[in-house]
Amino acid sequence: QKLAVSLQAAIEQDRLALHYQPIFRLNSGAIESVEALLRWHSAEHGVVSPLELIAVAESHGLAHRLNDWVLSQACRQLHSWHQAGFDWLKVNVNISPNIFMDGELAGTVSRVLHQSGLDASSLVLEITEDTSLWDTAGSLDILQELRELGIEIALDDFGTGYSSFSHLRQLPLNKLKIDKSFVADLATDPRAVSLVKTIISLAESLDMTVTAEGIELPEQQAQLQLLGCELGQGYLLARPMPVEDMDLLLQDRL
Ligand code: G
Ligand code: G
Ligand code: MN
Ligand code: NA
Repeated sequence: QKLAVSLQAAIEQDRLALHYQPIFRLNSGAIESVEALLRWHSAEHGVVSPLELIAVAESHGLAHRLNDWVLSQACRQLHSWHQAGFDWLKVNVNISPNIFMDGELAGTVSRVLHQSGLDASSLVLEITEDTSLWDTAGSLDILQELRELGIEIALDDFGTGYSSFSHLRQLPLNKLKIDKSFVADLATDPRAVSLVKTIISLAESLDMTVTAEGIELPEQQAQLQLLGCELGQGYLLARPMPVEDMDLLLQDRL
């Protein structure tokens, strides 16, 4: 309750923050996108994890305001990076299953893109592979509505939830993010290698781009490159960082 009151104030007073973790092209080392990750350091409650924050928001009617804040902030930041010359950069924003399913998302995204001046093709929404999500007929309509705006959709944490082959085939998804649990075993378990290899060829046959998450070791990166994985993200390559550090990283690569 108390946390919810502080959170509402923090949203209204812009005291939340987004950190950004780069997503790299594994073959060239070029930055493709940045994933926006919510951070809150509350004066009263200390550091509150994004998962807890989202749970509090959802149980206190603040989910929409929080989602609006994240989307607006990420789009404005990316627009400013575009204006600074990094106009090829994209941004990935995480969307919780409840927000995805409630029917207002396309309207919100459209408004936020308009207000921030950001091109739709620069925005990628990450939706987790949550069981309840894909079983309803409504999810296809929602995805189509989002795709018509010109944005991209990534299926996050792939392999941990439940998406059948028919879901993958029917849903208009652009990207698939292989969950870090599979990447973790790559260097030591031959079966993890087979599995990731299969996921990559499945994605290719469905015209989806694959991102590997949670790359922590050089051996994992090497294996993923060998398997032809296009994009990668993880502590080995870069940690989530505040805007100022991301600025420096981008400048460095000019
Ligand atoms: O950044 P970190 O590893 O602490 O994130 C923990 C979890 O919180 C991850 O599953 C991540 O996807 C989620 N998360 C982080 N930021 C956001 C956000 O802005 N919105 C949503 N819905 N989830 C987020
Ligand atoms: O659920 P989602 O994939 O959005 O979660 C992203 C979370 O993963 C972020 O909170 C981020 O801090 C975390 N993360 C990013 N890179 C790594 C990594 O290499 N290892 C681990 N364990 N977590 C990571
Ligand atoms: Mn994510
Ligand atoms: Na993920």
